[in-house]
Amino acid sequence: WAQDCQVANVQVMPNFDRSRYVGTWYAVAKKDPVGLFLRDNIVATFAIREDGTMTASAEGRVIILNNWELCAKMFATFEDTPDPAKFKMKYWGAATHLQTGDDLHWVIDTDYENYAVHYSCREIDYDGTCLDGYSFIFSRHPTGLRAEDQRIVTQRKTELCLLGKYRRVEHNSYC
Ligand code: ODT
Repeated sequence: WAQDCQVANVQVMPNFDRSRYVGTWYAVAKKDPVGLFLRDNIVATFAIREDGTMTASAEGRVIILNNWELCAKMFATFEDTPDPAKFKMKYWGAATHLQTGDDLHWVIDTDYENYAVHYSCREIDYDGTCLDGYSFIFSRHPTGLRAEDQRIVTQRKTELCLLGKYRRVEHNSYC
């Protein structure tokens, strides 16, 4: 099952309901991709347009040009796929020197009110595992996850084959 580490077998949120997902999420942990971009103080806000399209903006401290750090505002639109929890994310920055791109955006698990586990594989290896990807653990609370949510989040990290690969995302009002 999910723990064979095949990207094709990753389990996502059943019956994902974007209308309950809207609003603010604080990144509390992150598994970085190759070429780390978003570093800390990361806050994402999801919304739904009149036509039903999901959008988001995010603020955080980013690293550009290898070692320049600044606070950036980023935007994204999400393209639907046949699975309601799997999106294609097109993203860009408020300023021209920021990253733009197209990533997968999967919602692995959420209770909508406290925690969410996000996953994005950018490059699949020859054996079907993820060669380069990133994952965010989000909380509705700037103070972090509640103790009762930590157990389930650890379980999801394990199923994603990413346990031990996350770092804590600091929130210190830098941005
Ligand atoms: O930090 C990295 O290295 C990878 C991050 C890629 C760019 C993220 C751009 C965010 C655009 C605004 C969207 C907000 C929604 C965020 C939800 C999950 C993470 C992308």
